[in-house]
Amino acid sequence: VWLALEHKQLSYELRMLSFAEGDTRKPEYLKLNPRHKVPVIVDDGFVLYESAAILEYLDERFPKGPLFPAEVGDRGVARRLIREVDSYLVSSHEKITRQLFFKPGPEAWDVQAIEDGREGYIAELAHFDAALRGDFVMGSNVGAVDYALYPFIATFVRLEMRKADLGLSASIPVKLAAWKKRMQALPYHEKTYPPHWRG
Ligand SMILES: N[C@@H](CCC(=O)N[C@@H](CS)C(=O)NCC(=O)O)C(=O)O
Repeated sequence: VWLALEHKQLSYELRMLSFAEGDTRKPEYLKLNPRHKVPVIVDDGFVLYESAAILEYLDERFPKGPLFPAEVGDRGVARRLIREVDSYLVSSHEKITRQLFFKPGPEAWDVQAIEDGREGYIAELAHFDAALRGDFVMGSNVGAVDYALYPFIATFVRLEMRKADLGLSASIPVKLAAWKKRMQALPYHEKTYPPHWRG
């Protein structure tokens, strides 16, 4: 969502929340998102959560600098790919983060669950590598699918800070690795890169 706001050159006020401080469980935040998750946008008093829905909302509300392709079939594919990120890639991601971030330490990790997550991730990487149509997922223009997918690839650095031998960074297929470099070269990449993901 942050990448999309920058893509559309919208003015916004960013509020960075802390899970450690319990910010997403505070009553004022639960009023915005009863599921206590980030991100949420507040646009002129209108509140919306769920990042895929936010991307579509932003594209309709602020059509300049489209996030979705113009052709109806392409739009369908873009929506499908975002759903695939949210359904399948996220499920592998959560298998891993549940162990690495929500267990007291490495001695409590369920190593098989991490391995299952890793294998699932690697299968999904192949799927998205094959889905790449050009410089960006839907072709020559960067857009919503790239912004939905990228955080789940960029996060490998953060996961490997916890488990150096996780081996996900090294498993990114060739086309997807080149795409990742193009994402990193976007002029707003540095600005939107979470500070706690830096190695
Ligand atoms: N499907 C949601 C997922 C959002 C999500 O899982 N956010 C995580 C951080 S990446 C979160 O806020 N977790 C805190 C919690 O569940 O309490 C979306 O795309 O917006």
